[in-house]
Amino acid sequence: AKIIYLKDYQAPHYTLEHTELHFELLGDYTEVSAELRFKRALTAPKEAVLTLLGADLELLSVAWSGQLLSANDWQWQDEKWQFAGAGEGGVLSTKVRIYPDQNLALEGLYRSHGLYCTQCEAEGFRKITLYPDRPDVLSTFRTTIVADKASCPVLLSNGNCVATGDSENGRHWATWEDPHPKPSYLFALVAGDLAVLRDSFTTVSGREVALEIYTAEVDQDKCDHAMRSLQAAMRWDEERYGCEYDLDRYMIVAVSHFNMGAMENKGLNVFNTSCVLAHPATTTDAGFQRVEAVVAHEYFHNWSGNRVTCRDWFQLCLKEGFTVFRDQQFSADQLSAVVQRLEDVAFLQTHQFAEDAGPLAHAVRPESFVEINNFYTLTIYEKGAEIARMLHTFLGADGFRRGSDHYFKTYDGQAAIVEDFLNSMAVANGLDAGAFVSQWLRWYRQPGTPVVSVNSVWQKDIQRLTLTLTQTQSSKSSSTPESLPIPVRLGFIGKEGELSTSLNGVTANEHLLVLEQAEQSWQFDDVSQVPVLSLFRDFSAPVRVKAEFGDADLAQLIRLDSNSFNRWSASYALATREILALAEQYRSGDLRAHQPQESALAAAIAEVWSELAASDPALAAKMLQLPSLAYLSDQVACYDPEALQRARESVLLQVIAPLQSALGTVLAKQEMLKPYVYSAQAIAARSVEAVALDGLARLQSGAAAAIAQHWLKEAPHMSAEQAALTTLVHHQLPGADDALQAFYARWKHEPLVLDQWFATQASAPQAETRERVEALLAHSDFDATVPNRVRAVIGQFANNNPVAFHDAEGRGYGLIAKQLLAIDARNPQLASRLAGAFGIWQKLDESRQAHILRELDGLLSGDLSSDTRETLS
Ligand code: B3K
Ligand code: ZN
Repeated sequence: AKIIYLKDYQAPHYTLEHTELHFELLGDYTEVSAELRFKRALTAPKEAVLTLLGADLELLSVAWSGQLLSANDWQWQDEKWQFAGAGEGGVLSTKVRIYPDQNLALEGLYRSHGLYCTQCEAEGFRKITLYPDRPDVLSTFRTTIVADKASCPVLLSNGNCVATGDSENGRHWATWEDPHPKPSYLFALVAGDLAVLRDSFTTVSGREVALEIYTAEVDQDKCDHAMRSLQAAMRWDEERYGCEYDLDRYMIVAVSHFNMGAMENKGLNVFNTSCVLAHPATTTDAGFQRVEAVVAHEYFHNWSGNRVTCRDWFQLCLKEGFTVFRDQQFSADQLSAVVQRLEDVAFLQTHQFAEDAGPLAHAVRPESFVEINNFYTLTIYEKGAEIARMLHTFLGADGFRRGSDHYFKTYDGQAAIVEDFLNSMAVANGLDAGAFVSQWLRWYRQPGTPVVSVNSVWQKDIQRLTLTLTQTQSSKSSSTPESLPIPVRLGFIGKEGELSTSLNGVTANEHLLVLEQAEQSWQFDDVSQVPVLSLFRDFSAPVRVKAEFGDADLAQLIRLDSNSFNRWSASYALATREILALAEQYRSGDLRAHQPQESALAAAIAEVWSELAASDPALAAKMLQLPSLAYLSDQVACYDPEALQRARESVLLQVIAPLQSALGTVLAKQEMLKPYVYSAQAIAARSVEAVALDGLARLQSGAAAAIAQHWLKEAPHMSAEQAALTTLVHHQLPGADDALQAFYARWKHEPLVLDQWFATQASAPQAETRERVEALLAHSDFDATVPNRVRAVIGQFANNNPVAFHDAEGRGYGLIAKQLLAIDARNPQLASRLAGAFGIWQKLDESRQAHILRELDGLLSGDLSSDTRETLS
């Protein structure tokens, strides 16, 4: 496979001044005519060659400034099309034929269920026409679409619709003009029979923007939430980042066949239905939150990604990391900031940390890749967001805003690199740019999660605490790792609560340190008693912390920390410690493990939980959701899924047991049965009831089953229905099968709800689930060409069901390998992503490793896409 290196980057020899496209959407195929006006770049040599890219195209004709060319005039190898006669510039006219119906990879132009749509990022545009398909070539676009009027009444592309008309044979056309120069990956076309919800937004400078959400007719009643989210995001970006929308129209199209969540094409976002449709009857709280976050994320790309784009795909984090940070900030402002933060952190620690510690580890800005589609990763998105957040913490909110203003202003209309972003942050804040950029760039260059070790010494006589922090980089770093700038927000928790302390003459409850050296010390004065350190508040840096906390210390944080995030993270740490200790006993066959143990976690939670359930129900719910197996597997050197699962269940039971009556009190409120309201408060109330029901299922299964049935019967919304169904199915309570059947009968015509139905079963944490999944794969509603359905069954089984996936005989791996092969033949991006489930292999015992390696060898010895081959290799 061909490896592409960042160090080999070369600026394009030709710039593109304008792009004209003409699409004839015909029944069996599509013809695309392009007119591209090129100009030799000032920096290019005289003998410059015009290089375009094309894949899977039937080339019908090529002309250069009106002269027809023949195959002798160009060279076309692999995807590279080269023409040496372009001189100072001219117009290239091409005509190609493509087959959208046969395109099951869902990249480029494809048609599913009659709807034409495009997905061009990262390199899909070359499957539409010959083009300089690279993000640093920007041009204005004018696009005409011609199609059958009856089957495709709606014809959309980027920008403004400037003309429409009817042509012969029942066909019609529309011409769109996008005045903002953009790279080809932001191009979009949609054609089909769609209904539309319209609204509007008035920008801060008083311009009226038409907002349109296109969906299938039957889904029009599920667009209100996305529309409200869009309006909120547009206002928020003006207020928080000074970013105003720049076209007269903003369109979102919902598509049922889509490889990822959504795509930020200029003025015409294409969305997976799962990220735009929401209705209380069909969508859970998590679904509503996801729609809000993704709508905002794609909207925010209009500045961080579209107005300022990326020079090359190595800079992907420049738009993705920054935009994830922006959408996280937005979501925190919409609902609960603490819940948002602890969900984002748990996600990062569970999935990104594991990625960064395993065979798929890479830098936030990698130095090389084979298939760029494999680099839309947790590291680039989530760790990238954490770097932006650290800059925000380090510079302060105002300083960060000065930096982002400078960045948007300086690089508007350009394709930038990570250094430009860091440089803006430095220059706008009067810092030494050279030093700042080189120091912060290390976060982007060094893979692996840093470890910070903590040592503190309290001197009673002078009331002084000396804190020493040491950073070490993981062995994933290729060359000699350098020290990173690590912001540490911390407080001190005494026996009665938070202490105020002095650092360099500043007295406060909380301090911000920046660890820059391999080892550094700080002295805090006026420390009147020996405190427990509340470190890395709100997770101020994406590091692993090594500190000698006793159980009692963690319990003290759970009880008394003023930082809610750290209360939760202390409970997470204590739970992890107890589960791992117990699992180790199971593994070593220690008989005492069968006796009930003292649990400091259970004691600490018992003390605070009832009060917390009333005052902060969201946090109370989170405290009962002990770390998942996926999280725990990252905390151990050798991963034994059975021992960990057993230990986790046992600790959970110890935590729940003293809470029986508290759970009853929570459930008696019946918040779940109230009409749906989308607010932080209502979501918190429902989440604590769902967790309480799950807890009760472990203590009194009969009572839990009765409540679940009651919810199913009375459910005013999907959040209640889904919570009840999950409890019944995952705990194998009486009536579970009937409930599944009834749910199916009720929802079989709602694809997104049916996805949930499949997912609930595929994630049931029992070994027997494997057979159930085999049956689900044969179900008449299972369709392997729909990515959402594949993820609901195969993805859930591989990524969200460790007990069944890691079957000791290797049968879970066999099931996934077989499915992978079939999916890869149609849709490489989807298959490659699923293949990531095997990334855990090195942590497993020898026997499981052998099972996995046998499957991987089998797959690698056959025909595979370059995407999946790179991941599996
Ligand atoms: N930029 C797209 C992701 C494209 C993935 C291509 N394989 C969605 C987003 O991050 O907003
Ligand atoms: Zn994005």
